[in-house]
Amino acid sequence: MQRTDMMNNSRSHELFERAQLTIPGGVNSPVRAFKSVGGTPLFMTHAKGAYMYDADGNRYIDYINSWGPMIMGHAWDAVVSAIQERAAFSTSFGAPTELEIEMAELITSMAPNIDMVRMVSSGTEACMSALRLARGYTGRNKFIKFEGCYHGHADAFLVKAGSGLATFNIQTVPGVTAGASMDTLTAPYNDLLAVKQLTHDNKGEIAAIIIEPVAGNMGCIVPQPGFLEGLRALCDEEGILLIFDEVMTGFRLAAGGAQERLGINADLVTYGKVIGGGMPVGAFGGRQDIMERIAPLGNVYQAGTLSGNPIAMIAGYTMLKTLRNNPGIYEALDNTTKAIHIGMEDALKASGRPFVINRFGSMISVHFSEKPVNNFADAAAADNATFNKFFHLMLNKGIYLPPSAFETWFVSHAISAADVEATLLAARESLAVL
Ligand code: KE4
Repeated sequence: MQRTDMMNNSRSHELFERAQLTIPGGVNSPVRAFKSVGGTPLFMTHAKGAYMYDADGNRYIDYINSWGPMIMGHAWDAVVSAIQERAAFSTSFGAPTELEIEMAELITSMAPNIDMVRMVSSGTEACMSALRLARGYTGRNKFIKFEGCYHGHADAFLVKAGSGLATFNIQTVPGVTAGASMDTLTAPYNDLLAVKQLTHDNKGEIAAIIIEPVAGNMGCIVPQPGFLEGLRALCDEEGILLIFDEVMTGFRLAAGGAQERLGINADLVTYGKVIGGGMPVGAFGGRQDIMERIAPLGNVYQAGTLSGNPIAMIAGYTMLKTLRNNPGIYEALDNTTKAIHIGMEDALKASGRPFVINRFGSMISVHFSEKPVNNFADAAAADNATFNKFFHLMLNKGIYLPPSAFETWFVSHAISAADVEATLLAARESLAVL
């Protein structure tokens, strides 16, 4: 197994050996294992702002930011102190709190067209609950998802999914029964005709179309003009609920997420990542007439012991309040990401290698591809072996990119112009020896 051995990572290597004795694959989530890029995953000890520090004391400029949540950078003071204070009042009640009302009011004030919201503890829970609600509300069973989109690991979604399944090229998941996935229909991202064909062939049977409005689990894939608008119109015509999976884009692309940024209203929206400020939080919300079908008001059952947990709530509430009260953050994030885009483009052009850079807001990805990357097939057809080499060269220069060509890079507000320059210098040097 190729090791990241130009930088001393002996302590991470020891920890990884030890971790594999008691944790499957040595990690608690597959994408952390460096399996597709090869090498030893680095064990982190602490992080602050734009920087993460591994067990060997190496410092990295972080472009994962916990796969999205750390939008303000690591250990954001306001969130840390809010957690520390609140923990002293007990870490969980299992009873309602005023803080949950304040969190729901803040979310519904920031996100357009969300009347009501239910808190859960992960993006997976948010998406599986939203799908169940759509099925319960419409009385229909089938739903459409897009190849390369990832909506968490609930059975019905593990069909042609992105993120770790794309990274490891997992086509079928043992344990996901035909019964669980028989109602899952798939279409290529950006292919409105394919969706129209599916709705025609399954007339009156489709409860929902769920989509990442800007996809981030096959690299960053941008919706082509008219695609999302076409889905919205189709859902209106066919009585299908449009679910925006905004676990990645929510509160990252804008205070109102992709709905605000793109000017398109979904019927249900799922959230995660940023919404918890690094604590385990997910949520789903939408129109009142739909959300009222959720138990205990309605009969679509959904529950969670730690849903609305006070520590997670105060972390998420503090993070969202920061973002709502400082809208300039989004412009700053976009500008930082644009600077990375321009610099990477210059470096890649100088290298003479074919490439595509996809960017939307503070989501960006680099594909070593000769043709545009507008869907999963395009992303899979890119020269991802070269990406893997590029990943390690950058890592050895202290730049921590997502360890897969099938992930978007996440920019944080803590990344400075000097950090961008350091990143671009590392990229030029890496491309020169690739
Ligand atoms: P979680 O259950 O991992 O909190 O959220 C699932 C999910 C749902 N929807 C979207 C659009 C997502 O991106 C995710 C999770 N994203 C991956 C990274 N691409 C999480 C990283 C991991 O699996 O460890």
